[in-house]
Amino acid sequence: MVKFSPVGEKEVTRALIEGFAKHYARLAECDVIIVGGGPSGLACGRELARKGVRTLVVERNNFLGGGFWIGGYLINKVTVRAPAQEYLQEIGVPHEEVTEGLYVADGPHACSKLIAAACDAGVKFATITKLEDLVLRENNRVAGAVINWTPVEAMPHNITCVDPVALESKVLVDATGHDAAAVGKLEERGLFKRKGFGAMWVEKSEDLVVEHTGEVHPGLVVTGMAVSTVFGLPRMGPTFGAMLLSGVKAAEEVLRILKSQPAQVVAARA
Ligand code: 48F
Repeated sequence: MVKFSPVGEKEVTRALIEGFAKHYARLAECDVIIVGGGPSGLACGRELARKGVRTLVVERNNFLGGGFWIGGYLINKVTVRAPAQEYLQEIGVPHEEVTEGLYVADGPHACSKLIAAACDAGVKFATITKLEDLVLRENNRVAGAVINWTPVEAMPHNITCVDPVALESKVLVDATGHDAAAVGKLEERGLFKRKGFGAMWVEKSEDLVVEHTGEVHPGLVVTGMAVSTVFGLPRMGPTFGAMLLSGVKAAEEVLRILKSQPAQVVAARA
């Protein structure tokens, strides 16, 4: 017979609250905040965390994975075009070649492996948490995220008004998909103009997304479908190779910025 330890409710409650407080106290200042826990954000986070970068993913939903659970049209198979099958191979997702250069995998398997790979690498997560605004410093350099619980938005203001909190970071990555929500916060202040993604053209879009992945404003890197929205690139529909490889490229960009940043930050604060 199984006999569980005689731990009671108060210990369970304390464990939750103390664990949460420790988690957030550490995350108030991290190296990188990635907004959006879809395929591009997870791939970016994994690369950074495995190189020892303190990385937080902020995700408005209670689940990670974004559009990667379902390949498209409510069908839970996902496709990638070569060479992105190498990434599936690397994280242990079974896949098969259906025609030369096109691979198919099970969405739940691919998505859960990617989430696990990011967790194993050391990425931390703030779920049910929405980017509400950006922290801007000298010359409008992005220096963090203003966040709030997602359900707060749905609460009527005459019942409660909940101020957000802010987390500081050296770099912020916009991995919010078609919305490009972090870049949108710059646009609201007249600091940027998103072009909006173009019509579907898979043969062109994936290469272009990876090519354009990078820093679009001091301290702000874009990855995944947010790149299409920012630069007006064609969309690619239900195929995910560019999301994974854009995430990897975004991580390289972040590492480059982090290497060049300390001197700038110190100089600016002096
Ligand atoms: O949409 P999503 O999967 O973006 P992605 O990583 O991949 C795009 C593909 O899924 C697909 C495609 C190409 O294959 O066309 O659409 O670029 O994941 C974006 C995540 O960001 C979250 C959102 O809930 C989703 O999980 N998100 C969006 N806005 C916010 C946010 C916000 N303001 N705060 C926090 N999370």
